[in-house]
Amino acid sequence: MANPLFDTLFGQHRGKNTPFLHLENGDSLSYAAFLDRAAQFAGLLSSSGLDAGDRVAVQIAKSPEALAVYAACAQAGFVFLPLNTAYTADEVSYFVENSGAKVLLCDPVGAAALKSITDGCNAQLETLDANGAGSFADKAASYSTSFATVDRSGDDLAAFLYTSGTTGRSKGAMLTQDNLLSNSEALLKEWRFTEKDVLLHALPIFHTHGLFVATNITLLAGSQMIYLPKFDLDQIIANMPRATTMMGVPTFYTRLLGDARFTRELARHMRLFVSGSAPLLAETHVQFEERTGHRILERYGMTETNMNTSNPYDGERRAGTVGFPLPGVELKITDSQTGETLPQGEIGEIEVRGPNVFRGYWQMPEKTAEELRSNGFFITGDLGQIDQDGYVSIVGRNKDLIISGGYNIYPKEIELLLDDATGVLESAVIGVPHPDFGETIVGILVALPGHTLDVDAIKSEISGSLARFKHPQRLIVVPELPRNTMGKVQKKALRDTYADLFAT
Ligand code: MCA
Ligand code: AMP
Repeated sequence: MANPLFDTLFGQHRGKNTPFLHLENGDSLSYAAFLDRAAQFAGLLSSSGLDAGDRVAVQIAKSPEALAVYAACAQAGFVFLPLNTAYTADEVSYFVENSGAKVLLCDPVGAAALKSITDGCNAQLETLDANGAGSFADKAASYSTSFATVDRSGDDLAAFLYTSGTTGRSKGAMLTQDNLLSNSEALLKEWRFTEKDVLLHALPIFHTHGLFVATNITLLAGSQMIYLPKFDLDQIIANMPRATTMMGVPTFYTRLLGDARFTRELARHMRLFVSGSAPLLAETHVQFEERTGHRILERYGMTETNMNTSNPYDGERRAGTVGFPLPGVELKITDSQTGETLPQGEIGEIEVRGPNVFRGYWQMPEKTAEELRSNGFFITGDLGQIDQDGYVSIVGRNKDLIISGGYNIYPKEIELLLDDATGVLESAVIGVPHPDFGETIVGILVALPGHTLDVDAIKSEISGSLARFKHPQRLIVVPELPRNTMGKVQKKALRDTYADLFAT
């Protein structure tokens, strides 16, 4: 095939007047109309001086046009680089510079703040708003609705997704066409997607979950999506009777359970609820089944690997586990120190290998070598265990990471800012249990001798550099941080001390 990703996901739907997206305002968009738009975008990008393999960074609201930019990049052979819409200009600046993106698409509202960044690295800045309007759409309107798909191979890069690191520096995970396709094909079979499906899509499309898992499956199956801008309980409840499937982070499910309108009757038409990105409490799993008669299917994945494991569609979906490795994916539990495979049942580092595993981190060979072994196994940083029946459980993390409402937050990034704040000697950032987000962020501060810390002032001092979902919910001042005999801060002790801070 000339371009496996485009041909398989998008090209197969050329000329189809069946619906692809159902929008919040009641409008629908056919596959054919969507592909026309994508072709215009591909035409515009191609005539903007980009070469195949160049990066197109996008920080735009979820809209049909935003997905068409993804399709356009696939068709024209560019690397799609989606960014969280919550990132500040400081954060975006790093991604644009690090990736060497040739184009940055942003919301018109944020354009002024980003102009100096794109000017500084010779990138073009174009705009696209939540309604699909902006300079990019205006320019694309004069391009043809057919575009000659650029030849690419399965080994070519299709997307960069940035994931934060324990050192605070984000790393661009390089994903190939085959990484994405192989995973969508495995998931489509495992989860039995067909063109009859209607997926309730309320996830953001700048992460693997909403973009590759949910959208690519829909495209591969030729099915439909009820495409909502964000998770809004009223909208989810209004649309569920028309849907057959939903994918969400655990917060979606706990919020649904907190609403009396969410009943067995409302979920009657659904055939599958999938959860991932963060641990689903066994209690949520049980309550969900009691309420609806459905057992949530929990799966496990990462930006670097797409999906690795899934509970079975037909067999027992076991609460507290993430199921079995997907076909084609090898998963082993190893000793973190030696890398040796541990006997069945023991807890250790989860390592995975398969066609889903990324190519490495963009221009970070040392980081890549630390996490991706030469034999192809990726060291996930998650701690797991495999039971007698082969079910994998994630029992902890070997990486200092907080997952809040499905968003990953690396404490180091916040600690570096807090350490620099006025009057602060040092800080430790931890995740504590939270009823809505699963975990939330707490910053523990120690003052410089002779200083009294003003936590509100510190909050505003760091706020300009950090997306809001990374802001600590609470800052607590202590005389000193607990340390072990080696002088290392004992985060576990801090997590234990503040475990009930948000208990209901
Ligand atoms: C929003 N806020 C948050 C979060 N989301 N704070 C902490 N954690 C969050 N996740 C803050 C906003 O900054 C704002 O703060 C306030 O909450 C309200 O914002 P709003 O947008 O209205 O929030 P929401 O609509 O209630 O959003 C919560 C949410 C959303 C629905 C849980 O965060 C969400 O859709 N999460 C899914 C993330 C996801 O797709 N993760 C997959 C990545 P303020 O009031 O101060 O301004 S992981 C992945 O892809 C891997 C591969 C995998 O396995 O899937
Ligand atoms: P990300 O870096 O956003 O790709 O997040 C990947 C991380 O999310 C994994 O390394 C896990 O720690 C976590 N994760 C994803 N799915 C699950 C799950 N079902 N249960 C527990 N943790 C999960």
